[in-house]
Amino acid sequence: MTAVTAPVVLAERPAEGVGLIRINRPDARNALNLEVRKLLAKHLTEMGEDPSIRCIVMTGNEKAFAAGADIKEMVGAGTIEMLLRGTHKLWRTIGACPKPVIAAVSGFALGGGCELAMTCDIILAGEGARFGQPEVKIGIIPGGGGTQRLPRAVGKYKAMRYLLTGDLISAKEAFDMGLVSEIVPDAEVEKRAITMAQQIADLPPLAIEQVKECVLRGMDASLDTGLALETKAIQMLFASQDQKEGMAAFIEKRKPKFTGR
Ligand code: CO8
Repeated sequence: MTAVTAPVVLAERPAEGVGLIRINRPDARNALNLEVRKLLAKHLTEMGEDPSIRCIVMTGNEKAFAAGADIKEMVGAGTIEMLLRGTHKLWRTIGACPKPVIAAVSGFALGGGCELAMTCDIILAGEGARFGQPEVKIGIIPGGGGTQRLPRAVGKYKAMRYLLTGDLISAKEAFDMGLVSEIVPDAEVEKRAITMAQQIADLPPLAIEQVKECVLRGMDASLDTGLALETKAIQMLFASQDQKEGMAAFIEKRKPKFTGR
């Protein structure tokens, strides 16, 4: 009889409007092998298209969010093999989710794991969480966006300090430099992420998606272009029922009922 093994990525529904994606390779500190990355891309795409899900939590276990790309799967690979694996396309799919994604980080978020957290929109970290881009220590560099997203998140000089040494970053250091949104007691990281996701899920989804799009696209644009994008987005939201409902409810002093229309 073949043993039944648990999927390396689990998709859960912990609360109304909330999807949760759990990396589940505890014996390998949640190292991101190809199967994990394909499943992450698949679940994020599906949840991104599911109208009943309005906010997504991504998490691992108490020891690791993810300890990076799977070194054992890469050690013997050549250039063409790496190209054919197409992992850059999976990273792009993961980063393209239109809905807010909260990373709930306990334990290690290293290399590709830190990069995965940085594709998320909010990073909640347990007090004992450790971040880092240690790739230089094994003869490579970050390949999932670390050389680009880390300096954008924390500035050139802090980013260089960690990218060039591979030193790990404590939760407090990460919070102080702007890589972490909030620090939570280790045992409460997932619970806090779900509560925050519920709070976001209760808000009008069209407005929420526009915030995400304006912030992310605006970061790559000139201030003028970003401001123009924001102006178009707010004008467009005046075509939504949720704008009428949100403002009417405020004036009538009642709780709004948002429909996503
Ligand atoms: N890959 C494969 N296996 C891993 C990884 C990993 N990244 N991390 C841990 N494991 C495995 C260990 O080999 C070990 O397996 P086994 O029990 O079979 O020996 C098991 O997980 C437990 O690990 P440890 O005994 O080392 O656990 P510790 O708690 O002592 O240490 C650490 C945890 C600090 C996380 C340590 O395991 C570590 O340093 N891991 C490697 C971290 C790292 O270097 N990450 C960067 C990887 S490279 C990368 O992410 C590049 C991304 C580019 C992607 C794009 C490609 C195109």
